[in-house]
Amino acid sequence: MDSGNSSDVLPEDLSASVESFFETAPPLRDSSLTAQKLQAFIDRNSKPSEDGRPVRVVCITSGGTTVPLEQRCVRYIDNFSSGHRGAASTEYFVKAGYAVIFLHRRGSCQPYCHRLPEDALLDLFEVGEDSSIQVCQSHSAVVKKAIRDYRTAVERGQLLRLPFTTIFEYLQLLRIIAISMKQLGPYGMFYLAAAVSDFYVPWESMAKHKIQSSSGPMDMRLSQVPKMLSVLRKDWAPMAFCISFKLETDADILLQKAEIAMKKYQMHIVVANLLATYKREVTVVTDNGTIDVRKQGEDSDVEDELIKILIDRHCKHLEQSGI
Ligand code: 9Z3
Repeated sequence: MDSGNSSDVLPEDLSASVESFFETAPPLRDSSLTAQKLQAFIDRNSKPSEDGRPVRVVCITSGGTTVPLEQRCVRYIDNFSSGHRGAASTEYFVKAGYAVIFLHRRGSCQPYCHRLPEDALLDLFEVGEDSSIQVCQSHSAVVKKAIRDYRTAVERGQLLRLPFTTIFEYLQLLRIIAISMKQLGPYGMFYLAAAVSDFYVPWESMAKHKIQSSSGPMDMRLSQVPKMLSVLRKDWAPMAFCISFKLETDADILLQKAEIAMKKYQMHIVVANLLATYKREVTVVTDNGTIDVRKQGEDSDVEDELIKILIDRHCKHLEQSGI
């Protein structure tokens, strides 16, 4: 069984900063409804599938977290991410039979929509002579496929979407999801593609109202967001298969930073990508080497190949866990 070092206790200072982050965060709205939906989804997917094996469940995080600067928030710091990678990856995991908890930034790219025009929704439709609304012929094949695939995923109970905006919402939801997924043991997977803020303003030290520019230039000190990846591995879901992403702009440091992250947070895999090329290539970093993954053609997604590799590694993880 893969207990690895995942049962190690957290360093005291990390435990204290994690505790303080959650104690002082503004409480989640609708948290009991979310917990109920999540439990129902996990219970349904914990039952063995047709081949007698439990369904594998992946939590995909997607989009960037915001850091509010005011409690009644007018201004915030954002993290770069359109949510395209998380949305496309969701489709490939569902196709492979996984149940997906899609933890996404409100308003970011959604599964089954990533091939539709993003900024010209109305270009998809035309009004007929009898005033009926139809999808334009030029887009009808892609729209039909998207609707069919989406409905199938929902009808089979393979997709649960949970939205976040702020770093506070994101981390509270991730904790609830991870703790619920603990019961899945190694059948659970985390695919952490969301771009998560490293710095934030603690709620109690945040301005209550809109910061006034008439007060002159502003100095602001940001606190460090506690690294929850270690907590996820050690406490929340120690048997789950964990994949995180590393984004850099400097190719010279990318792989080194990915390897450091893998060891430091005990990730099973880190997917390394560069801002300039992340849509066409990524490198899968494992503890026994790296695999370069490239988009195969104009109409393909780099996620197609990437997800195949990750599922293969997840199968090996299940074997190593004695399953
Ligand atoms: C990624 O590196 C994702 O691949 C992208 C996807 C954000 C580049 P899009 O949503 O982009 O398709 O537009 N995500 C992880 C970014 C991140 O914040 N990683 C942390 C780090 O690098 C570790 S959790 O330190």
